[in-house]
Amino acid sequence: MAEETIFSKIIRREIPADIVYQDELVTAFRDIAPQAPTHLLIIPNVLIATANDASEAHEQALGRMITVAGKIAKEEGIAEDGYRLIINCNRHGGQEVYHIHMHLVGGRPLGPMLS
Ligand code: IU
Repeated sequence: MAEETIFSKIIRREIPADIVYQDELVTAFRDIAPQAPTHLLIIPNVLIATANDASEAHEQALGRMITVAGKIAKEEGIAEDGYRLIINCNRHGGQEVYHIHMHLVGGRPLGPMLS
């Protein structure tokens, strides 16, 4: 069983975060250290540590993360110009928080994907 992270506390609203969307499956909030004018994190309410830990049982929540990303992108006014959705996995992927999260990044041209 994976260890809870600070993201579980954000989901339960035990610590403050700028939550822009929450339903029974996912929560979306503004990244505390934005890398672009729009930078949010979309996470499942259930703890899935990494992409390696995702299973069929999680498909509804993982799918909801993408539909919510599109909805938020429209609300943020970045849908037409475009944006990037990123899930980092483990050390080489640059994952820092072990509760799977999708970055929604946009509001400026993002350049080449890999660095
Ligand atoms: P990564 O994919 O695990 O590297 O991204 C973690 C992100 O979580 C990173 O962009 C942090 O700024 C962000 N974050 C946050 O928004 N709020 C927090 O309390 C913590 C990290 I800890």
